[in-house]
Amino acid sequence: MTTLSSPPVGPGTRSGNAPVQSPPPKNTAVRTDQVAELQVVEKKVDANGLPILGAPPGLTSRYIGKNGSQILIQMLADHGVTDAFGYPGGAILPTFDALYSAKINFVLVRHEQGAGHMADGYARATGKPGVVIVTSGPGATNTVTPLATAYMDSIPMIVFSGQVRTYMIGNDAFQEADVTGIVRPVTKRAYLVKDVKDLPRIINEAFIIATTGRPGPVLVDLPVDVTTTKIETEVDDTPHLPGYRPRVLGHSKMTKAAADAINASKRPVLYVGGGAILSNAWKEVRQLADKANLPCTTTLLGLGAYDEHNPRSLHMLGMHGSAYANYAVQESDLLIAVGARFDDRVTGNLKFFAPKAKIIHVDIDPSSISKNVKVDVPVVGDCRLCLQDIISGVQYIERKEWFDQINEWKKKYPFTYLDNTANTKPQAIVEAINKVTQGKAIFATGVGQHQMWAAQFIRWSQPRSMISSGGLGTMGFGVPAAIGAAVGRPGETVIDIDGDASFIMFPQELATAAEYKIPVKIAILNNNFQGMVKQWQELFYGGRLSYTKMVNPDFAKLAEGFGVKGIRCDRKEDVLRVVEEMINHPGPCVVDFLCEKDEHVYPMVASGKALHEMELGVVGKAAANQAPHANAARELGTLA
Ligand SMILES: Cc1cc2nc3c(=O)[nH]c(=O)nc-3n(C[C@H](O)[C@H](O)[C@H](O)COP(=O)(O)OP(=O)(O)OC[C@H]3O[C@@H](n4cnc5c(N)ncnc54)[C@H](O)[C@@H]3O)c2cc1C
Ligand SMILES: Cc1ncc(C[n+]2csc(CCOP(=O)(O)OP(=O)(O)O)c2C)c(N)n1
Ligand SMILES: [Mg+2]
Repeated sequence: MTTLSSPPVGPGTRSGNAPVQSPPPKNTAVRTDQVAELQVVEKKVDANGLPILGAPPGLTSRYIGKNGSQILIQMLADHGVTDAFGYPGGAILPTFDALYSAKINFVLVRHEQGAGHMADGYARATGKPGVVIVTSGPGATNTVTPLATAYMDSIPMIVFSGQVRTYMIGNDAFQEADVTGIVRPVTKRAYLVKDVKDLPRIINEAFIIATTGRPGPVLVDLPVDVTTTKIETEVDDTPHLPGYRPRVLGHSKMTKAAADAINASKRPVLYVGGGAILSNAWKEVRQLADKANLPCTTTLLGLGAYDEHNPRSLHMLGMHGSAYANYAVQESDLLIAVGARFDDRVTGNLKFFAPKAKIIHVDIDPSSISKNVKVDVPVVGDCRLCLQDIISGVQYIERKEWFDQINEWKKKYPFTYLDNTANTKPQAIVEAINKVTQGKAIFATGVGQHQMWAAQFIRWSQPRSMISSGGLGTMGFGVPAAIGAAVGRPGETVIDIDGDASFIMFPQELATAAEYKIPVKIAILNNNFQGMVKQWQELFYGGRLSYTKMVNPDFAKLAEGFGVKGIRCDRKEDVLRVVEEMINHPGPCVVDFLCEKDEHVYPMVASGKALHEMELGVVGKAAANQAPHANAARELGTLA
């Protein structure tokens, strides 16, 4: 039977049933140098290719004598939860009391938003759902941004929030907020538990909804009288989700049509997104590209699904993607989208997007299909399973002309920059990090230029190694997300490539890293500006730098104040040595890399422009015109 990832669903001792719950998996370290070994949680699928969502209905006595808080802690273990993040407060105190003696690795954060981003980073790095426990009112509302961040990028996460007693709801009680109402638009599902007898079923449903189909965040609001009341009778904990049957196996007609179209194509492009990471389909992506001989580009969230060292790689496409990926998409006769949602940062002006291409779209969410572009071959299902079917039908086709053209673009339009200032160029810092790690680390980012340079200048080869807020673009994400990733994959190098403005939105979680000795490395590309916004002001607002200059603290001293090693690096000759020092430091470490402020990210597709109308920047243009090889721009010196 074919399987795919999902958690066990908590049966236990049912009337007439033996216990069938297996012990939760141990949280083992994952080695980034072995892509194939990266954790893939297996899950059963029924004969129709639909996920098996739960045990057969039946009453169970396993919760009798336990209150809501104890049930929650027990069920987290049932669902294989080994780590959770959160912060206490009055309405969630009963649950924190139960946590006191629980075996879970609980990380006390400094701000509930931090807990949410940590859980998100944990989920992206491990494939397991991130779990958050917070109090009512402000504790819960502080998770709104992380929920929206996870929702936009389809990240499985469950927030358990305290709530005032059920009979106080609506009374403007102390720390009451209508949290389910507030988060509904940014969650896959939001529950208010009104009776402890519903709690076991709701927890099972929450895990199913968060982790199956198109994953996403779920919130479960827990009034104090639910978490303190004991269950006295047998209850039915079977998930009841009659309308929820996400389709995972692609229709065989469609997978065959997709394979036929690939075989017939002269100029195909494989366009891989975050869905390929979410479905653990990186082996299949690589197999398809190899077997059918397809050039492959990825989105920001798909980075690492394909090995960028492979000559077939076109690297990232889109607004700040490679010129060769964008040209290839525009010239292609077939675009094979796998777990990607044709985001506007990828397509540019939709009217002129991939004008010559037939489009295959593999996606688990039917509402994604033909949402932004008209799809010719829709394949609704899980990437991993659908690709397996498609792979079986494709043939190797040489496509020499197409690859010759692509290689010419690659030579002519490399990602490039000019090292022509006394200050360090931010790209050089990313290049140094790439050189020292060989791309074999987990990278988190903030949002801005540094995020794009990370995407461009790290050579991605490892799935679940890019932890970045794509859809919402949440500044402040980097530090907590890196901490969450490090909790999920202990023993691995985790580096947050951050911006100064993004970092200062969330420095307080350094205290969490220091307390728990979580050895995250934070490389701040400090241009003393909200660089990405400055870039737009310079390009489109006449250089009026309205409120984008940052007057920053001494980040190294700030780190030291938190008990974290801080280093300041203001000379370009020191960059490589400092990167090594940062990575070799055994504990958490912040490096304030002072760098050039007047650098722009190129290529850039301005809004309203088609992908092929991208700006290459002065250096990129010079490279293209003068010296058609990868290091051209650096050799051009003052020509730029
Ligand atoms: C400053 C900034 C600049 C950016 N510039 C770029 C850029 O130049 N290029 C770029 O690519 N992005 C860029 N982004 C990111 C961009 O905004 C989007 O987040 C990103 O492109 C979306 O990636 P995706 O299409 O892979 O979609 P995701 O959001 O990862 O969507 C995943 C898709 O896969 C589907 N899916 C989920 N699970 C499965 C499964 N099991 N099987 C099948 N399908 C599944 C979902 O239904 C969804 O349609 C930028 C972001 C910022 C903040
Ligand atoms: C919470 C939040 N507020 C505002 C923005 C808009 N925004 C996008 S990038 C950016 C500047 C980021 O500056 P920095 O972190 O220093 O990165 P840089 O671009 O300089 O590398 C801003 C303000 C955002 N994405 N998120
Ligand atoms: Mg900055």
